[in-house]
Amino acid sequence: MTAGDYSAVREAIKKTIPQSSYDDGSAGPVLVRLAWHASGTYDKKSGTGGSNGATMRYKLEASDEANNGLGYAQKFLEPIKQQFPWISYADLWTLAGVVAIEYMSGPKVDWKPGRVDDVDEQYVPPNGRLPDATQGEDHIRSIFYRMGFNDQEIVALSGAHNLGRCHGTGFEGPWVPNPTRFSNTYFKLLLSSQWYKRKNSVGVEQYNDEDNELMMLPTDMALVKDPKFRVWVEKYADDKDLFYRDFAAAFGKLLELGVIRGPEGKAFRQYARAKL
Ligand code: CCH
Repeated sequence: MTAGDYSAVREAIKKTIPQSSYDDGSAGPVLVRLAWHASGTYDKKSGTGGSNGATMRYKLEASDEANNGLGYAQKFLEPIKQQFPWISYADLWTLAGVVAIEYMSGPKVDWKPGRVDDVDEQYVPPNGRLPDATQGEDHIRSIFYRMGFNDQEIVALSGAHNLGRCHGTGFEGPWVPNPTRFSNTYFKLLLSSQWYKRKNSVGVEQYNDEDNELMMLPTDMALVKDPKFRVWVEKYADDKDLFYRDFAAAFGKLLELGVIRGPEGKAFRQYARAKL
């Protein structure tokens, strides 16, 4: 086995995606969420956070409530890390997100290796950097602007809620009828369905369709309430190719946040160095 053979790792990830006894029979959505949460802690101003270092392995970040359920994703990937010990966790987690999106018929996302795992524990980002689903447009903007995204990119990225479901964070249910196939259905449903604010079985407020089969988070609804976000929801509902292109660009950018590579293609170990 050759160190650096990322296509072999990609194949191994594909093989682990079908999981008959997990969720909708697929590890795909939770792998996408792992890649996103590993990267979404980035803070543009301080240069801290981001996927380099796979810092969710540390207790502090693992215990952020927003990361509930992501232990499954890490567990699915562990045998692959054992099989290919030369790949860093930080590269493996981000690559798994990219492979899962493509496997579920989504776009190809550019991905570059070079992330390292051995960053100092003092650089583990604080809790609370990921979005809180109970809030609205101001909160979403402050979180994603902190990472360096604009309104269009925020809406494109949110289209990942075509995948998977809520379970474990207090919210319940999938956003779309086929949660293991990437598409622009989420945007179409945001615009075309009637959404009713309801308390779910554990008393948490969310939005449900008439039959309580599909759901939206308060943050999802903010995308249709806010006029600047809504423009993009309408475009992506109308034009699947545009959504795929914009999603691929924004997701690729997300995975690169805070990853500053040296001349040999390896990321710097310390965020402080990376900022220089
Ligand atoms: Fe998300 N997301 N997400 N999300 N998310 C949840 C599930 C998934 C928010 C909240 C939640 C993005 C943006 C946001 C996925 C990808 C992305 C859940 C349910 C909540 C809550 C978790 C559970 O209960 O298991 C909020 C708030 C925002 C922004 O404001 C972005 C950006 C992405 C990726 C690009 C995916 C995929 C899932 C499904 C996971 C699964 O296990 O099925």
